[in-house]
Amino acid sequence: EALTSLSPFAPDAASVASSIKYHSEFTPLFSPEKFELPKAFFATAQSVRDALIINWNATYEYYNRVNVKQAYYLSMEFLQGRALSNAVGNLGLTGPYAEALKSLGFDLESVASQEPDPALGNGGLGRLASCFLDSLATLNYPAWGYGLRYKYGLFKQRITKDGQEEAAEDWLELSNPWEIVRNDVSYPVKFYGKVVFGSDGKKRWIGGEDIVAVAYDVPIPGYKTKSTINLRLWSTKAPSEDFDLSSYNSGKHTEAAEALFNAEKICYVLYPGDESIEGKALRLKQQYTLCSASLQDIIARYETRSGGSINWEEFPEKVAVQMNDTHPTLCIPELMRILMDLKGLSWEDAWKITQRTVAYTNHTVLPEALEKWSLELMEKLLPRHVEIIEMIDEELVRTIVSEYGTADPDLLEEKLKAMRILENVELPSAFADVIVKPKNKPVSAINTIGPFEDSEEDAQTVVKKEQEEERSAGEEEEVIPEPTVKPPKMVRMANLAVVGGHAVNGVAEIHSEIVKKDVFNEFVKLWPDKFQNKTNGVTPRRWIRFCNPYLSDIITNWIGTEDWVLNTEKLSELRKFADNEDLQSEWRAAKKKNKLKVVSLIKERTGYTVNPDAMFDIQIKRIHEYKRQLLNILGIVYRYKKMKEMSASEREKAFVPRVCIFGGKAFATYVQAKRIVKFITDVGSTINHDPEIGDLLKVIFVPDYNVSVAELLIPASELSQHISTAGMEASGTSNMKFSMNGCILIGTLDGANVEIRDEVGEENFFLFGAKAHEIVNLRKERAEGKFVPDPIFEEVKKFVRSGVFGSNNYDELIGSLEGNEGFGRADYFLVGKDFPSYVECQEKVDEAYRDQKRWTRMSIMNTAGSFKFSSDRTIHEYAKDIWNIKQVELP
Ligand code: DL6
Repeated sequence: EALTSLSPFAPDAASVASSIKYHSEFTPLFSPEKFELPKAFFATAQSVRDALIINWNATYEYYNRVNVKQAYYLSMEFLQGRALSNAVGNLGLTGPYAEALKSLGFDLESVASQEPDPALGNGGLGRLASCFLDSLATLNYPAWGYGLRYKYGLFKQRITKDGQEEAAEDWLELSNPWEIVRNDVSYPVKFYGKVVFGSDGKKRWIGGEDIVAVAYDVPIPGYKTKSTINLRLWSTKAPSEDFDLSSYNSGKHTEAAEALFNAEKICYVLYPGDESIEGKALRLKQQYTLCSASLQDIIARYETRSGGSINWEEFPEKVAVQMNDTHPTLCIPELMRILMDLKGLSWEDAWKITQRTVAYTNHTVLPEALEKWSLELMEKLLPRHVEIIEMIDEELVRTIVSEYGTADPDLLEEKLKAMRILENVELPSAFADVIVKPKNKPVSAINTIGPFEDSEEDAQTVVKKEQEEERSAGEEEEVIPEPTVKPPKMVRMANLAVVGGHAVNGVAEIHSEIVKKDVFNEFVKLWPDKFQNKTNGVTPRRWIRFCNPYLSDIITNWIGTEDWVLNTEKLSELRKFADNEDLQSEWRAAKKKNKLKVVSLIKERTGYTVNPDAMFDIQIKRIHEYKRQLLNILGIVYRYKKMKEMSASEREKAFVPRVCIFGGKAFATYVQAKRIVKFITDVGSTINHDPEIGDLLKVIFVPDYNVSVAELLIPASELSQHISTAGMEASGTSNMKFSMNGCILIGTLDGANVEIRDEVGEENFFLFGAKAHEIVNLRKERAEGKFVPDPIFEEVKKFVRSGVFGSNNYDELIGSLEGNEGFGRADYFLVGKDFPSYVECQEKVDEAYRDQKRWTRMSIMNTAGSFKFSSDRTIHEYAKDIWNIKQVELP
């Protein structure tokens, strides 16, 4: 009712239709003579935006008026997905819009499918940010998101005979109907230059390169509430005076526009290649732009809302800044700089305010993903920030020295090495003499250990270094010469985030424990109260209600209310009907309808025809060695080999028909991940064309996986794979979406799998593999050559090498499982170790699927047990334990 009174039109079909027609004529993006699907989408989106703007403005006006404490979620990634169906669904206007479009000759689903899917994120971290925005708006929390408006999305993935190819994804080609550029909201952002003392004796950062960050706002509507919050994305441009008109007129066109290009390129793509120094500088510029523009904006709002009297001490009572991973860590020195250099606060006051304002979420334990920046680069690009970071580092050294004393220099050195923000940097002069001990210790090696994301060269460097370390460990007597090349001086962003923030959280129980016991253990000893867990969640609006209307209707009918969309605990009421035959047959029918949609998707995207009665077995996520798509595909290869060894009737008895579906992007420079993609598609080409196998097994790689593809695949899934090496997946969020949609998981005890299994019941989860606490020893055994591979693992590797999937012998992939010369460490991700238990578990899956009653029960129990994994629960926890913000219902 409130919405009705607020909408610019009464939301009946007739007025919706006239609003759409109005926009098709008067907010034109297309020529007037035709009214086809693309135009229908834009006109529809613009009409929805009218409704959103009213609630959006009312929300902002109210927050301003009551001067609430507001949380700000800073993230380099927001993986929003399409907005139209979500917006009309949240506004409760799906019916009128569907009817209106019908009267104009369109159907809502086809119109919605015209929307480009903005890939302003890479994976789970970005999608989590978007789920959080939905929950924040829905739960009436005063909060905003801040990010960057990338001109191109991550990339468009094409699958060719050579594997993955990347192309620019021009998602803004036809413009974005949801955003509103705020030409009056822009901030200067500076790079390079130098630090001088001003006439007041204060430090000033001057000179260098100046750009401008301009705000583009995207409304985020809550479900069944007026509350509509804001996602503010920054776009960069040069100050207008930077266009060199005289050069331009004298024919030097490129030089004349150089400054424009330099400023604009900052927001061209997410995660630009960073192997070159230019690439690294660009990434750092992106991060700083996000932090600087957002903080200037937040501070300006604080000042406005404070009226005439600004009390900086109260800043943390009005502002909470959450850093989504380490990418926005420059918030810490930037807030310090603004408070000290521009607002005149002392170091002590600025530090207290900064610490009370900022908090950090860790999303990975992979050492190579814990960001470090070259100190040299940072000194050039952000000289004032480096001074501040050095001071924070010095304060930290003081704390460590006072905590551990100087009596045991080895211990002190170890602590400093683990905790300092600056790496390979001499101690600050005040502490130059605290570590006095005999010489002849080697300078610590560059600490890039662990799996390698970027290139094979990285992997080989790591292997060589490990071999050297092993050799030197056996030769303790020898005096090791100082290395001739000094290790590079680095700034460790995660350490800075831990030191500068008041809270640090992991994203699933097991991950938060690993963060405490391992990654940040030394900090936990100093500040145990800082560390928390906030198990991830996903929005039940997008991830059941809107993407799976068939299942949603069934749930609502059986529970007797639609309240579960806001209060997912109600899903648990399904448990009591899990064996009910009527529910079971409705449940299966819904799954079938969703599977049929995927059959069409697969046909359209790959040309393959698949059987909708086969089990749909899905693994969709970023392609990464630790996620072990290789384990999945080797399991399929093994199944295929066994099938080939049997007669047709034996095969049919032994195996349940399966469509094995993969989707995911390999980072453009991650060579091994791209090999995995190629291998999966090669295996698919062989199996899918094998007439003996037919519908018994199909292997599909759906190209260009994104949110919209996930919205189709997840409701259709029956089995989904979450099979990372235990201890390596921070949480996972697709596991939650699958479980909510009645899909049964096969997985290791890793990330949120552990909690999902607890909630849905161990009998409704297929568990296999080594446990997290066993991994270190298993790797050690492996490295020492003590691991004896199971014969079936040897068999499957031999089969791959036999040439059955083409002329490629897959040396680099299979070699990586064996630690052959040049192919990285011996099976670091323990595929060989887990292979037998994985295969055995898959046999149990087949057996369970044959009994459709049992399987449907398991499926219902998954949906019923998934209620904990709503992002509403997660957001309530952040609001209470970290941000200290309150729900504010609009009058
Ligand atoms: O917390 C969201 C998401 C987790 O669910 C995934 O387990 C985790 O891999 C992902 N982390 C990242 C961080 N970068 N790296 N690597 O994307 O966060």
